[in-house]
Amino acid sequence: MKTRAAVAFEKGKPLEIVDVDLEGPKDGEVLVEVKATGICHTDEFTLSGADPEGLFPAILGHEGAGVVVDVGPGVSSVAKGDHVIPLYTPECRSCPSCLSRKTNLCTSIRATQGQGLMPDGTSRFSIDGKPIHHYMGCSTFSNFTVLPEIAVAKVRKDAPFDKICYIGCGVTTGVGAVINTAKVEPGATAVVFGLGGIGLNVIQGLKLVGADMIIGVDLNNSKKAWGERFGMTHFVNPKEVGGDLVAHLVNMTKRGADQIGGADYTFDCTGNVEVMRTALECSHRGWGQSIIIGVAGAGQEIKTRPFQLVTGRVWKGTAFGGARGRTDVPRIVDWYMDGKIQIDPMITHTLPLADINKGFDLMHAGESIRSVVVF
Ligand code: NAD
Ligand code: AHE
Ligand code: ZN
Repeated sequence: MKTRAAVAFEKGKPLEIVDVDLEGPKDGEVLVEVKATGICHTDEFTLSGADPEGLFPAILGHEGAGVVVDVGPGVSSVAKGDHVIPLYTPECRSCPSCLSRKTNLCTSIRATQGQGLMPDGTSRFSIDGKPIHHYMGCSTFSNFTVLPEIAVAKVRKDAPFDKICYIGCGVTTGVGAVINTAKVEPGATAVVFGLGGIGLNVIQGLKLVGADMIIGVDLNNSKKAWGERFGMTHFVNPKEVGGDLVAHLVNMTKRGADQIGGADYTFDCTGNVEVMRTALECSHRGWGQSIIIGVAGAGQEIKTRPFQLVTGRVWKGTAFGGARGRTDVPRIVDWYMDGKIQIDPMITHTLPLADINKGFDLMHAGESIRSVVVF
């Protein structure tokens, strides 16, 4: 069949909207009609050429929602007509990682996924017989895509596609980082660096679990009002801090008799390795946890004085907010439908596929929180 898709032919170049050939689902695979997809900063990261795993030509996009329109042999967990959210972190429930209960990083298809291929080592997408790579196992910048059944979460049918697509990455990553990875407790103090599509979801997660002090840090002053809307209690623009940012944040978080200062939890949602260091060092001596969410380009490394870790601070990372997709994503859709978390205000722009490059422009300009493409 043919599908309309935004193809990344070369790094750093705008996506091209073209018709692509799509083979039907093979064993254990499903064909999904993508109804809506968000544009995440990670799509921009890969398109820019900074991603060591980036492959071209490829169909990017990993934050979608749609309907199962066909199933391959052996598929048992979903059926035609089911509403689903594609999962770049699948959940097979049988690999050593899934069985460990210690991680959400299912390993059953990670190798082929990283090569832009389906689990059988081939691509379902092609143009004039030349294969086009899949991306993060999802390729939601295509009106139709093929996914392994272990890489879709079945969700309720009354949830709007143009909103719940955001649960396919940003919402789950931000809220999950708070609940699953950091396990933040009521009354905690927290600092969130980068108030974009991920950072605002960290903030709403912190509010949900009852954090007391939620400091947002961003270079863009327009993000102050955004943070406050979701529960941020204080805002810091590093460009307006005279002197050392770590000392400034430690001073703001001084509590109790010893007046040591430092946040219980900090979150990097920028992908900037200097910010990651600041985030670690402004966490509390003895117990501060700093969670790295942002992804950094090839060759980038994090550093700090070992003393920062010797004195009890902990660096942790999180992918997809530590969520087990097939189990947790349907629950997060319920939270949204029950009004426990907000999504609608963060979707600042809705675009047709033809305008997808405008979504990237809005991100570059810092004008959008999330742009969603509706098919
Ligand atoms: P975004 O572009 O919407 O937001 C980034 C924000 O960071 C912007 O508000 C920007 O002004 C701010 N910022 C940039 N540099 C800063 C600095 N030095 N100090 C303070 N603020 C700064 O991006 P997003 O979609 O929210 O994604 C954020 C990061 O998270 C990206 O690196 C993305 O690739 C990554 N990400 C990781 C996961 C995961 O599973 N680990 C999932 C999704 C996204
Ligand atoms: N390919 C990059 C790493 C990119 C990365 O870390 N991706 C996150 C999801 S970002 C979603 O917006 C992730 O899930 N990582 C775990 C994994 O298995 O990829 C690189 O640096 O090579
Ligand atoms: Zn993402």
